[in-house]
Amino acid sequence: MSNPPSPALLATLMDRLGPRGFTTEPADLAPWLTDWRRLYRGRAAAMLSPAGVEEVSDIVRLCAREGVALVPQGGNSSMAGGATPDATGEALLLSMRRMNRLRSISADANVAVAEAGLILAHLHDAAAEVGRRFPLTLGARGSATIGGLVSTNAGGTQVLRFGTMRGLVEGIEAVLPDGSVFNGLASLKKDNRGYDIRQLLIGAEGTLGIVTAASLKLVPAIGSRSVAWVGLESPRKALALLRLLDNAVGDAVESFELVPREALDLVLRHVAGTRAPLEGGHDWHVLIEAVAPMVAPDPEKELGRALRAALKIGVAEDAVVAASEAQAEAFWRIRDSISEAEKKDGPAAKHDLSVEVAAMPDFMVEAASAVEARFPGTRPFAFGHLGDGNVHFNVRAPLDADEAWLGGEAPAVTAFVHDLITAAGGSISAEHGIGQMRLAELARLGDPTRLAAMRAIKNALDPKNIMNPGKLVPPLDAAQESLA
Ligand code: 2HG
Ligand code: ZN
Repeated sequence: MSNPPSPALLATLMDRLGPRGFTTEPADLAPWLTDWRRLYRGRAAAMLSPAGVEEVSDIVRLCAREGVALVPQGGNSSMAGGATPDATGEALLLSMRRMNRLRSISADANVAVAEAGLILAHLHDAAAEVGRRFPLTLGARGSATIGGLVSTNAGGTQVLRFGTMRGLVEGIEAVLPDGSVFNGLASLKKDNRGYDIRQLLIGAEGTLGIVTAASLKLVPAIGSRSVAWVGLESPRKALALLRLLDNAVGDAVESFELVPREALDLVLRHVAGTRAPLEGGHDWHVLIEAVAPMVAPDPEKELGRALRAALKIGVAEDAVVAASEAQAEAFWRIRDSISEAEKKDGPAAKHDLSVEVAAMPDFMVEAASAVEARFPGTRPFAFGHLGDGNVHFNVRAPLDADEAWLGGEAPAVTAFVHDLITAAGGSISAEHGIGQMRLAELARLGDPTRLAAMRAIKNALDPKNIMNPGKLVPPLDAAQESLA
């Protein structure tokens, strides 16, 4: 159990951080006390905005001494309530947004060292300026920060080729729960000096320390790209198309995003200036991006040829390859707006599922039928990263339902969906994390051996449980605690 900060601690922090780094003004805090979907609302005794790693270290050391909880936050774009404090008002919100420097970037070394508060889109721009690219991207790139992306092991729409953050982080600097600074920024390709603390911090959602900077892998800039929108009959056909592209276009395929009819309709209804890429109606679509580095052959020719073959053998129903960059961007805008359009449309129970890639097409179709049968009127639809075996299997409320549905039927829907994915050997959190949203479900469905190992690690590094408490690591329940 953590403690509220004493007046003396608050005064010391105010003194140490100065007016730019410390506030208790309700108006300053308000926007950061709720998540972007406004599902969670918390309170905090103050918001701290350190300017450098030494300040973070001092903050953590002082808080550790008094057992005061810290909730780190970057762009506040968590999909799981991972950056929202609880309602007690005892925690301190630790905003990393001021630490937004790009410490270095080297095209020769293919590495950028970015502070936690740097916004992803700014890293993209900086890499482009030196003729390189940071390949991970997602719809929230204009607000998501490096620290949050590292801490949630973010995925996004380009994972197919370059992997999640875990594969792109080469080094980490972090402040551990006692205030000590772990300097693991060196991007060593090989390093066998024991447990990989960097990998432990990636995806830890701030529960094991505060990531203050990361060394990030850069890849060659895009020479040319080809973006296509394909209509098809089923997720099975979509996966067949991906396998066809593997052979015909190979590594060049960087994105393969599944978009059901419902998701396209939502975007067309709610996002101004969008239009359907194909004339006819299709139950399913995929958005494909093939990329070639500067020197490689033209991806448009390869992708066009492969899609013609797919049409001929009936894997695809229709396809259009973007004729210009503007059209390619318009296709991507549809894909990147699905989440926003869904939010505007009304309440939905959101699920971030993964299963073995080959099993996903059948899983998603069968699970949708099962949900419709068990919860009449609900409207499941799944979209996203089929090539990674990860879809957002979101279930929209019945047409006549309002926000109250989220506290009513939705938890039962979620439990039902999570039972299905668990039975299929998959994961209830593919890329969005556990946060507070899925904590009880992880406790209910997580493998006990894994949960025990997680608790042991958490307890060893953060015995006072001050680092983002109430997130990611399910506490032992009272009954288990008395046995322990
Ligand atoms: C995406 O893939 C994001 O668009 C958001 O991960 C998914 O809103 C969602 O469920
Ligand atoms: Zn996603």
